[in-house]
Amino acid sequence: MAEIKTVSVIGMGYIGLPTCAIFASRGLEVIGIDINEAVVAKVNRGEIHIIEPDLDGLIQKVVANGKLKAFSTPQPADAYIIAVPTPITPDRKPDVSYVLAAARSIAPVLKRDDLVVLESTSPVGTTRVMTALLAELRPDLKFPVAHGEEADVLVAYSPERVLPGKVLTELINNDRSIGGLSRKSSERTAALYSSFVAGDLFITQAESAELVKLTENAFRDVNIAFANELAAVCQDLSLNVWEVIDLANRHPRVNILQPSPGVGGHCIAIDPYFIIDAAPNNTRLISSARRINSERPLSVVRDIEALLDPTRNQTIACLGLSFKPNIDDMRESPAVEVVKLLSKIPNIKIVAAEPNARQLPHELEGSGIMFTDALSAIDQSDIVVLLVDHRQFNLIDPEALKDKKLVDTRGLWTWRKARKPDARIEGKKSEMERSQSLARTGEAA
Ligand code: SAJ
Repeated sequence: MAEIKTVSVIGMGYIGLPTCAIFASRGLEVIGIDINEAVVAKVNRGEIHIIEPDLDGLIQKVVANGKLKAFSTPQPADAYIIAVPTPITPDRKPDVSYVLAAARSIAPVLKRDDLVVLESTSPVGTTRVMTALLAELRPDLKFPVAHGEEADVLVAYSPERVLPGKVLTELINNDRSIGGLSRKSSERTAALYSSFVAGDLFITQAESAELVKLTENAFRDVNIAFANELAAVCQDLSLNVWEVIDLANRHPRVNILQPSPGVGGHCIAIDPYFIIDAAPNNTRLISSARRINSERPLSVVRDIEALLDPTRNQTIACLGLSFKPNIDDMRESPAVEVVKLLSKIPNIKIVAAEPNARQLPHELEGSGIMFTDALSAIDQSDIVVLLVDHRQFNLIDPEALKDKKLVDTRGLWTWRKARKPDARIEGKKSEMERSQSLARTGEAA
């Protein structure tokens, strides 16, 4: 089979665009496809529409040297990578319509020996469903679902698993699962990814690879829910949850995550529902974890309400709106949810600060919330609510917070900065052992 020289990436979003950049940087001819004309025009100017470290320089370079070209309609290629969103419907069912639309769009340009790889997080069985659609649209070609190793077009599932903020390094260094619908499909997919992946490639069946991706994010959701449940337990017992977790994590086989005002982003808060939908009678733990995490914003609002003085109007400073620290992404952000819930309480003024953004997100516009910088928000407030532990908030002078009532949902001021120096007696561990243990407790960061 001929070498893959041209790769088309369908969907130039948070995953597709960095994937385009990496393939192009390894010398492949890359065709980026997006239905959004503005994204296509931007990429063709060598610019990016998302924030991701080092991506701008790389895109600029590969567009300038002609290795990446963007289009709004599919073009012929040797391999197609589908990296489109897979959201959930309002009743929490997986919505694979973008995957199927992408398959419909490439069907007319497919030819013998082409490879199609689905990367989008998908419910188990989607790769097969997508392939059946391709087979229906192109009866002149043989696909692996019906023809196995005799197929003309090869198809595989290979999920991305990169962390926003570290996408370029994780794309290269993370191991990858590859679930081909035939052995040849897996081998050709592995050959394609080995053009840039330094991690190991593991071949499995498509359905296992689909479930692996969902499992990773459900695992994290369950573990965050454990930390959030502990936070509630500690509140009942008047104990400091940050200290309890920190000390428990010094056990060599315990690694509890951090409590928070909830789980945001477009992956961890969504993907567990794909498993719940597939096995509703056997996902009690995953469902409970989802419930615990999605109820967190409301419990933060209750904590704030408990501090309100009903006899006078008060101002609440909400610090941080993104879904996690040191990024600008406010989609599915629990911090935004907290502010939205607060805005329904009468007789309070809300002042919000988000150092990575210039304005409030759309969903908070017109709700009477003021947008300003952290110090001026603190200055005019009675209650300060820390919603995201951005590095800028770590630098705030404790003097500025002295007379304020605090709700520290990330333990930044009430634990990480406030730990008593005399509460630790250093042992005789080596430097290496010490730094390993600090990394486990999150202290090193
Ligand atoms: N969070 C906590 N406590 C913690 C860690 C995180 O409350 O101890 C919250 C964050 O504040 C945030 C949410 O969880 O609101 C998700 O943040 P994250 O950093 O855990 O993950 P994402 O959504 O940025 O990226 C995840 C990653 N998955 C895993 O770590 C298993 C990433 O590797 C995936 O590629 C990505 O989802 C994806 O695209 O699926």
